[in-house]
Amino acid sequence: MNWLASAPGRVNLIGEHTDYNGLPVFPMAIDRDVRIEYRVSDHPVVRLDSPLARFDPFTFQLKRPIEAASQGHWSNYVRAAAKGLMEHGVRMERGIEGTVTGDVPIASGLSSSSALVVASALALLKANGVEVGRDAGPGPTISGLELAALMARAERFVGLEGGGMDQAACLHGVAGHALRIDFEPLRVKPVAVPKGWRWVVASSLVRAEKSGGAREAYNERARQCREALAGVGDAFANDGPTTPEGARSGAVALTYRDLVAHGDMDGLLDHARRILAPVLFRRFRHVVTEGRRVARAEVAMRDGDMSRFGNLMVGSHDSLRDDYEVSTFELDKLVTVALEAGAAGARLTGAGFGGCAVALCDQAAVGAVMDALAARFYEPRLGQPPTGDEMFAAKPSGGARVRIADRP
Ligand code: NG1
Repeated sequence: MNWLASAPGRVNLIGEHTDYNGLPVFPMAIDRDVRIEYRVSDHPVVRLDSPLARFDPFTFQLKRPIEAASQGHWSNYVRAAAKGLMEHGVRMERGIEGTVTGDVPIASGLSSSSALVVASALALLKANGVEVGRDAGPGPTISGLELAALMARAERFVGLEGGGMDQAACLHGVAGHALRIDFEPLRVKPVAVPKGWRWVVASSLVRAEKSGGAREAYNERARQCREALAGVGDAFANDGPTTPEGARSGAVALTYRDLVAHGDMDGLLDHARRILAPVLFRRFRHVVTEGRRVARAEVAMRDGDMSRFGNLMVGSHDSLRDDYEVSTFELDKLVTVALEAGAAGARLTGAGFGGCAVALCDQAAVGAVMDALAARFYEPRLGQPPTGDEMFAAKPSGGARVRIADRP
C-alpha cells in the first residue's frame, strides 16, 4: 500500500524573530505543501528520492547514532525527524521508501524545511504504528503539540538555533484561520481570517539558505537577544524600574514575556537604552515591540480591522529593517511597491536575509497589487512576468496529515 504524508508551508503574518525569545507569533499554514509518497519497509531504513536533480537520492539506517550528511544536504531534515523521534523513545522497527515532491518555494522563508521535517516524522510514525493526536486510539500515541515541540528541537540538528513557530504552524494549520502560537509551553489558538482579506506572497528572488549563509546571521541575532535580556535582567535586579514583580530582587530570571507584560514600555526602553550597547538595544527594541504588535494584531484580526492589522505589519517591517537588520534592498522594494499599489500592509516574512514578503489587501486590490509587483519588481529583474512560484495569493489552510495515496 502507498501512503502520502503531506505537510504545508506557512507564511508568518506578524511576530518575527520572537519565537526563540519565548514571545508569540501569528502565522498561517498555506495551500502549498511538501509531500512524501511512500511505502512501509520491513527494515529500519529510510530511502527517499526526488524528481528534482539537485536533490539526489539517499538512504540511511534508523539506528543510533544518526549521523548528519554534509552541510546543506536535504537528507538532514529527514535525519533530524528520525533522530528526534528515536531520542523521544519511538521504536523504529520499520522504515519508509518513497519520493518527495512539493510546491513550497525553497529557501524563501515559507518553511519548506520544517514541512519536510514534519512530513518525515508523520510518515515514520505511521510506519511504526504511532498515532498522532490526543484521542488517537489504543496503541502508542503522541499529541500534536508534543510532536511540534519535539520537531522544533529536532530541526536544530541542522544547526539553526530556531524557535518553534514553523513546526507548530505546519502541524496545527486550520483552513480559513491564522494561528496565534505561544511558547513555553507551546499553545496554538486558531483565529478566523475575516472574509475578503487576501495575502499576497512575493519572493525577493534572493534565497535565504538557513543551512548556509543566513545561518550565522540568524544565530548571531539569537545570541544578541540572550545577551540583551541578561543585561536588562541584571539591571532590573540592581536598580531598574520596579516591575516586573520579583525581578528587582533578582529572585526570578527575567523573560521577554515578563518585559512585554510590563505596562510602561517607554520607561523600559529608556532604561534599556541606557544600559545596553547600541546594537543590543536595537535587537532588544525589535523583540519587545514585536511581541506587543502580535497581541495587537490578533485583536485587529478579531475586530476585522484590516487597516489596523496592515499598519502593524508595516511597523513590523520597519523594525526588522532598522533594528533587527534582517531586511534587504529587494524586500524593502517589494513592501514599498505593494503599499503604493493599495495593500493595507506589507512586510518581510520568515527570517529575512532574502526570501519573501507578504502583503495584506482586500479582494478588490489583489489584482492591482500583483500587477504593480509584476511591472515594477519582477519584469525589470526577470525580463518577464513572475511565475506562480515567485508570486501567489496564499490561502490559510489545514495542517499536516497522512493518508492512503490515491494511486497504487
Ligand atoms: P524561516 O525563515 O521559515 O526559516 C525561521 C525560523 C523560525 C523563526 C523565523 C523568524 C526555523 C526552522 N525557522 O523561519 O522559527 O524564528 O525564522 O521569525 O528555525
